[in-house]
Amino acid sequence: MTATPRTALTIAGSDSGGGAGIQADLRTFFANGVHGMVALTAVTVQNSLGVQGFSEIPVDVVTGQIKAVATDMGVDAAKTGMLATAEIINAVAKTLDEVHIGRSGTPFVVDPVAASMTGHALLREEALEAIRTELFPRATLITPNLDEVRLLTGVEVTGPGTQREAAEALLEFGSEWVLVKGGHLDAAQDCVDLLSDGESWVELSGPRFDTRNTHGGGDTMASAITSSLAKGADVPTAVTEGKRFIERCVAESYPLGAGVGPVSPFWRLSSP
Ligand code: PXL
Repeated sequence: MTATPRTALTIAGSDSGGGAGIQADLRTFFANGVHGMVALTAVTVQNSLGVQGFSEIPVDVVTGQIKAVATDMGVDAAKTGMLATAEIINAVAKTLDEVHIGRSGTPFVVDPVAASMTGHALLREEALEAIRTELFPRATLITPNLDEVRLLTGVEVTGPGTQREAAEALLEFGSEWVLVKGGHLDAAQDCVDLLSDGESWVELSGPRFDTRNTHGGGDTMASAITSSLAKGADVPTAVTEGKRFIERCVAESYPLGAGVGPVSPFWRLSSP
């Protein structure tokens, strides 16, 4: 018998292709030495070429999963990914309060997943407002990419000035920290993410890799950050560790299918 590990919970959707969603989250939690748990919100039908459709899980089954693991196994940190509908978001928010996740209780990361990389909606349109009003005020950290920033704030990020403007607009919704990821900025040489709590401003710079196989990258980064938070790191440390982790996952991503291949959270196992 060994010691009980720290635990992390993902509240997210399934990717039948195995590269994003709960599959990415679980691989990332376990790769970082954290026991991963799941509250499944939706089942997507997809492969490397894109998402063909999805079906959401009944709301009481979503909240039941959260309560089941939180009341027995304990949750050291949690994250959300694909939440599909406003009804699920509202119910999840209420349940998180009941089990003291978020709002300065258990660390809580909100990755505001709105669409797949191939542009398929993973969130019904009316649900964006629920993410802003129900989830962001409960979040320790939110991790939007630039497409999600545009949808949530209307700010078009084109460089450092607008990246800061976007962070300020997002913090207005009430999260403790925001990470505006710059990975989708074409022009930049390096990949620069901006982290802020409104007082400190941290620019995290890292290499940009020449690959199209980045499926699941956002989920994996948010899960790596959540893993570090579960192990007790503060937010700037967790984000720094998450960024280093996702860089290795992208560097060792692999082609699979005719479209976009996945990043590789298990690079530690496959590396010599
Ligand atoms: O990467 C965002 C994402 C999250 N969750 C699920 C997904 C995707 C992208 O395709 O399928 C289930």
